[in-house]
Amino acid sequence: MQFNTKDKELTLKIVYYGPALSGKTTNIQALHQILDPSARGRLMTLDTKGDRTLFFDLLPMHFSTRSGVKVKIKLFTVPGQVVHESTRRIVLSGTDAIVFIADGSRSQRSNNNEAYSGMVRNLKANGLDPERTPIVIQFNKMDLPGVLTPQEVAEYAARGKEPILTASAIRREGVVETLQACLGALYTCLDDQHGLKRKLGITREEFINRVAPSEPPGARP
Ligand SMILES: Nc1nc2c(ncn2[C@@H]2O[C@H](COP(=O)(O)OP(=O)(O)O)[C@@H](O)[C@H]2O)c(=O)[nH]1
Ligand SMILES: [Mg+2]
Repeated sequence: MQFNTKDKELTLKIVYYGPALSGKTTNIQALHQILDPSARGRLMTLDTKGDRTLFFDLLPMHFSTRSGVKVKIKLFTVPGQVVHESTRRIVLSGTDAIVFIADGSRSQRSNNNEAYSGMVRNLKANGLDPERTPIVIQFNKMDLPGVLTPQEVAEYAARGKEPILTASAIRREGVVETLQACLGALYTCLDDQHGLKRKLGITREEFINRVAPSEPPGARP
């Protein structure tokens, strides 16, 4: 995190990480469509011809707290293909939290696991401690046949401490919930380390809810 005392400006970085084609770009695109235009900036997506990200996508979000702090949160995605390992490492540098987008298809288990180990390795390469980095996991593409059952998802959740969510980013389902789960984990971490509430007067409630629409995304036209 960066805090500019003069302008009371807090800048944070969240990276959407995961295997190729798991739906990272689709998550960011859905957020761009769902979030209130006053709470987000322009989506920069370097997605060209195919479905595959070349370098990264970036969606900036921002809001002001009641205590007068400007919070700027930059959402990045990484390219998932094997050849882009060094790009993934660079994009991860200085990240404050991670949303890991796994493919919910049963057949993608080993791709998901490989990407997760790569993420842990790249965090360490950047001097970040994976144990102390807020991470949430989303199983995406849950609209497709052959995905994990609710019981299998629950088994994953029971195994680790990271919150696990399910989504269909293409239907814009579970996308905001995933971001909010990440913001919740990030708030806990920042509040412990830097006293968000005590020093800056930022509450958990506004940190999680200011960027999200007031009604659930399903209720939107
Ligand atoms: N059925 C289905 N397809 C999805 C979903 N999310 C993404 N996709 C498709 O999966 C492909 C890869 O998505 P993309 O967001 O580019 O993946 P990325 O490589 O992780 O950025 C695209 O064809 C998307 O339309 C989803 O929730 N359900
Ligand atoms: Mg992409």
